[in-house]
Amino acid sequence: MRIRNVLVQTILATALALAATAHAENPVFPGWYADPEAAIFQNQYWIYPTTSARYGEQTYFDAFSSTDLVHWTKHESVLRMADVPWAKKAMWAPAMAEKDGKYYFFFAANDIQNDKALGGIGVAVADRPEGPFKDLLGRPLIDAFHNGAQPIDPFVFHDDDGSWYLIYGGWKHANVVKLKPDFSGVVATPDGKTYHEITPSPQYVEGPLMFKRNGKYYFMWSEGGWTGPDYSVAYAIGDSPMGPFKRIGKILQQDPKIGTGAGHHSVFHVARDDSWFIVYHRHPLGDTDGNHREVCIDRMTFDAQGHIVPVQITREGVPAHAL
Ligand code: FUB
Repeated sequence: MRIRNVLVQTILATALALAATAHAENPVFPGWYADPEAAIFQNQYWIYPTTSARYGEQTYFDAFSSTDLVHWTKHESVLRMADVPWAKKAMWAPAMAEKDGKYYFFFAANDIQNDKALGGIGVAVADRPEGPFKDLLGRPLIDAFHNGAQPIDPFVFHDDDGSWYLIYGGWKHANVVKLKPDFSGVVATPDGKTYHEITPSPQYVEGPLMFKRNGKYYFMWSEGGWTGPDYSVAYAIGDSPMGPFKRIGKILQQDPKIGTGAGHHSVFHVARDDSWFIVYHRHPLGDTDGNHREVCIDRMTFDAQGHIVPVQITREGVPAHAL
């Protein structure tokens, strides 16, 4: 009996030690996926990526959950084109929000080229992070170009004062717009304007993101072409979600020894220990198929002045990190 107890204790201790030293690898899960959206829901890490395939095959989104950033569970087809009546192809770039016990999934669809085409940014809703998500409005939330921004690549930002903002835009222009509290539309700000352009520099291309840290608004985005090696991430810091934002510099880019085209990212912020992780996609070394994009996670840190320290992309990824 005593020997059995000792044995059980040893096995338990070994399992715990292994869990503590577990390490992710990059990519963090198999498959061609891009534009990863990072969210923390129900005390778990979640990643919602674009299915990286030809536009006609981008008809569903899978999601991935984890308790430690190392072991990931796949949730298949959490949002399907069949559940979005107006979507026909090219479903891209999830952005997630939790509000009043519901989960909201913003996305782009149809890759519209002008205001006559049907498509743009839509929103779907579910009772659980793993879906199934269903289209909320029966039409796009943003269905036209404003300030030159193609309505793609949404990001949802919840400010401390309770306001919800949608930041989005491709074709080298970024807009910020205030959302109605039920996400059924957009509202004008007191100056009467609805679509505020916050394009920070001529290098801006797409994939915007915002977070607040120590009272400052960090605006991040992707530069370069997403199919090529130079895709990368840069950032600015401002005093309001409406800007102005002035480019500070690049913080994520290819490493010719590790991978190329590192970009279109999002971040996990773990409040418990104020740690930050950057979640992004990149191409495997030597692979020139633009859709061969894989999701990776590396550490993101700040210097004493609050600037983001350029990220070292790795093959090893990050150690296990409990929430
Ligand atoms: O595959 C989808 C598209 O790729 C995104 O919306 C772009 O930002 C690029 O990452």
